[in-house]
Amino acid sequence: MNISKSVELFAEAQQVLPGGVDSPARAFRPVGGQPLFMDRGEGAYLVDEDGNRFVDYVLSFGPLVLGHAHPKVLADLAATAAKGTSFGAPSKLETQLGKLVMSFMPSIEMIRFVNSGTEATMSALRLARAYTGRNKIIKFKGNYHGHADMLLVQAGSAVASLGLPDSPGVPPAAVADTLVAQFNDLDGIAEMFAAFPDEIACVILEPVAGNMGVVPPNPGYLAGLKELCHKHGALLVFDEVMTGWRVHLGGAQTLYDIQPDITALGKVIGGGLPVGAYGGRKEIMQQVAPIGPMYQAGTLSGNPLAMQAGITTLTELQKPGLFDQMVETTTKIAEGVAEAAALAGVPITQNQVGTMFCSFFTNQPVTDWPSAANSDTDAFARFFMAMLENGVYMAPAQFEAGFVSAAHDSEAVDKTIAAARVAFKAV
Ligand code: KE4
Repeated sequence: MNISKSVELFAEAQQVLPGGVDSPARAFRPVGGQPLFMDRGEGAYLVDEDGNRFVDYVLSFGPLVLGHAHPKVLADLAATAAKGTSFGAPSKLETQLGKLVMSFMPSIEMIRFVNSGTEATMSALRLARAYTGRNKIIKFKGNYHGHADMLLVQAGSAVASLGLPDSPGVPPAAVADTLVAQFNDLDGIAEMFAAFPDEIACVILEPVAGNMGVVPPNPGYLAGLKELCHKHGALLVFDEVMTGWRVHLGGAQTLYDIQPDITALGKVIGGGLPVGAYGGRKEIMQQVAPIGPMYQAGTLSGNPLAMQAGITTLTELQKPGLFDQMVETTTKIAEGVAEAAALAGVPITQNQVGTMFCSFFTNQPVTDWPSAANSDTDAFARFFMAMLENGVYMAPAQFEAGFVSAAHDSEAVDKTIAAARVAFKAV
């Protein structure tokens, strides 16, 4: 595959950007080689600067649930942009998107938009601390909630893929109140509440983990977690930045019928533009300035462009049968890839929830961080490269999720499975 333009562009980018990227998750460090520079997206496909065309399962790490360059998203965005890009004053689009989001997630009675998932989780935790008057938080090994100081502890995604112990620059004081537990282990949570009575403000988790690869909650786990939180006066915070409109149109909270106290959102609700949000019960959101004392602000929060892209995206997603069709497509891909692995005699564990899937290179079930970390990441790297050579672009790390869009049709599925049948032989 000719990647000469990407090679040239990467050499230039590395003089300007650390590692030539604006996010380590794109750097290809865990898989080797170098990142490809993309020229454009077309539905389910990415086209790089050398003209190589790939079926895309990254979809900007989740947001592009309708596929790249959706004509209605682009048209509505152009019409909105023609009226200006940001006002520093309210616009009706913020209320419109807020109502739309809340129609999918009834646990959210009031919402605040921000500009990234990191801001959403950071603000959600500040809110939980403000509402409870407590300082400690519990997060989980392998969960990634963005790069706010207090959450960069045993995090997933590229932090795990790059094997970073935890980031320098995060002072011990910033993480002194961050407790780390094991996903899918209720006993460990009960022990933490017993060890720190009346000190824990909340438990934050990815209700379906997507940053250690895809790992669903065990049956009853989320209900047990909620019960423990409320028994000890703590809040349950769902980080649905990734799972929102991905595991179900109403997120994991609808899929598993467990209502959190606070939800953090991002990705899909911005339709590919920078966005985040946090929301919850009205009595909790009353804490947020200017109606309450908890301060949080943002120059471009709720900007018309991100709001419009989100409105168009969520409106399109309401088309009857569309989401179910995407889940069916994801199942066909997951099953086809698993069959290709079996044909090649390569042991993998295939996890899928809704439109998210992940092939772990291990022959053991993957139910938490330790079992995910058991995966053969070198085998994944060889598989990744072979898939790339055969026209399929996956997330460049084992500890990420694959995403499917409404644009992934039978041709894309067939291409993917054909590529997998070749790629597993290279593992
Ligand atoms: P952002 O700040 O990147 O918008 O969102 C942070 C975040 C919060 N919560 C969850 C569950 C997330 O998955 C993320 C971000 N996800 C990563 C991919 N695993 C984004 C990719 C990247 O960091 O470049």
